[in-house]
This record gives sequence, C-alpha cells and structure tokens, in this order.
Amino acid sequence: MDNTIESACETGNWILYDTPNYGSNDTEFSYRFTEVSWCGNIATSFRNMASSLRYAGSPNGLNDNYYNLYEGTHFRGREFRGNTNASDVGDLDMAVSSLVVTGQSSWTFYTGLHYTGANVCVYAFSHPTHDGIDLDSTFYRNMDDLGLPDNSIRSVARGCLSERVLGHPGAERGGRNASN
Ligand SMILES: [Ca+2]
Ligand SMILES: [Ca+2]
Repeated sequence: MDNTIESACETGNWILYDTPNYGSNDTEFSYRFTEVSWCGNIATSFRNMASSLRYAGSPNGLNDNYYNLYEGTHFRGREFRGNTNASDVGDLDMAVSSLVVTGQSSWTFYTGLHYTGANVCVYAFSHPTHDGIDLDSTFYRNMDDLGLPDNSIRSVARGCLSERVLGHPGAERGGRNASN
C-alpha cells in the first residue's frame, strides 16, 4: 500500500508518514487523525503519500491515560511512551521535540530528571465522541507550542503538578472533533 492510501476509516490517534520508519528524517511530512469511528478522504496534500503509520495512545483502551514522546517534531523518529511516572525518559533524554497526551488525566513534563526543573501541565484539548465512545487527546507538534525549549524534557509525572497549565479538566464534549 506504499503511496496509495487515499481514504481511511479510523478510531483513535493515528499518524501517517511520507517515508518508512516513521519519518526518522526530520524534514519529512507527517499527517495525523484524532477521531472516533470516522471514515473519509485523506487531505489532498497527503493523498498517495503514506509509507508508514503508527498509533499514539494506550495499547489497552481507547481513552486510557497515556503519553507518547517523540524525538522529532511532528511526531517523527524514535518514541518513548507510558502510562506511569517516568523519572527519566530513557533514550529520549534531552531529545524530545513533540508529544501526544491521551485520556482525561493531565501529565506534567519536566526539564530535569526526577521531576525537577522547568515544567508544564498538559490536559487534552481535542474531545471527539461518537455513539457514547469518547476520546480525549492533544498533539504538540513542537516544543514552542508547549513553551519548553526543544530537546529539554527529562521526566514525566501523572497529574497536574505545575503552575503552568495547558488545557483544563472537565472539558465539554461536543460533536466530532469538538475542541476547547
Ligand atoms: Ca511516501
Ligand atoms: Ca529532538
């Protein structure tokens, strides 16, 4: 199916890449979906381009609390992910350039090991729902949007432990792709 995908039916957070191996080259384009039971055409700008794809979010439940950190901007390259506190982020130490948060919990990201340094708390911004099935997620394509220096994240804690908060809890759920 290389370079042939033009439409899709999907649920959850999916990221498509122009090249194999999830766009390990930092100049490549990526394209993302955050949907529940959606079918449709892929944007013309990315039609017949996808050469790899991967899922962001929990492997266990659609709206389980989870985070995905990426080495490249736009969710490219190597990944560090989890659903619990991480006092370090393994191979992505001082390398994170984009991230995804899924679920109703907030997560706090730190520029120091063991939950120290500059920090920011992130709640989901996007709240699609369909037939009573909910998804909450947020994509930060670069660190500018998060307000932290590029390649600075070193640890992650569950919950809102920062004075700086992006998004908020208890967001209203509207129709498909409702945001707040
Ligand atoms: Ca391609
Ligand atoms: Ca990086």
